[in-house]
Amino acid sequence: MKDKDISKFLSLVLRHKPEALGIVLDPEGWTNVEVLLQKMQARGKGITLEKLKEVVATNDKQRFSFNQDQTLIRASQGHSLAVDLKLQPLAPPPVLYHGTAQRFAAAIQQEGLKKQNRQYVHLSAEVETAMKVGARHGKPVVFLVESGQMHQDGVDFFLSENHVWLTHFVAPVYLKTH
Ligand code: HQG
Repeated sequence: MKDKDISKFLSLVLRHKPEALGIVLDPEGWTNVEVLLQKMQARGKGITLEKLKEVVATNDKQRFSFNQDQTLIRASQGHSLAVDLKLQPLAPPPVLYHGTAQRFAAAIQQEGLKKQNRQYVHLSAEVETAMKVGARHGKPVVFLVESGQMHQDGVDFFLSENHVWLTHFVAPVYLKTH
């Protein structure tokens, strides 16, 4: 498997469908590395521990992380499953960005940013990152999120281990087209 295919497969089983591989995630999203590798082997997707470590270390968005003794692995964000990553609320920068497809823009302006199938709304500190995220869905458009004001108004923000800003909902009043 190519590194990108390994990353996609890990995203699937560590964020959305562990049952597709017959693994289980603990309440904080961790799964046993040895079991993961065994199950992948059994599905014809065998990779070595060294390869897994390399994919985790070199992943473009640092999507996965190991625990301290590297016996457990989890996705750092992006889950649709209800896992508790134990992220502490953190004051966000004054503005953050959200990239989406143009066809969603009207609904977002009206209803706000919803987490849809994921656990959180995902926001970026940089416009360029938001553009890339938006382009995954179609012709991209970027919203500016008044995160500083939201925070002042009592809304919690979280920073994932791989530096994606997360929150539960962004009301239309805090959104501007960028
Ligand atoms: C949109 C990738 C209509 C929202 C990225 C988005 C990110 C609405 C889509 C991470 C809406 C959900 C997450 C509303 C939100 N009406 N559409 N009211 N509210 N939406 O994929 O943020 O490569 O679940 O704008 O880099 O695109 O997987 O979220 O377009 O960090 O690691 O509903 O996934 O990371 O799409 O992406 P997604 P996202 P990875």
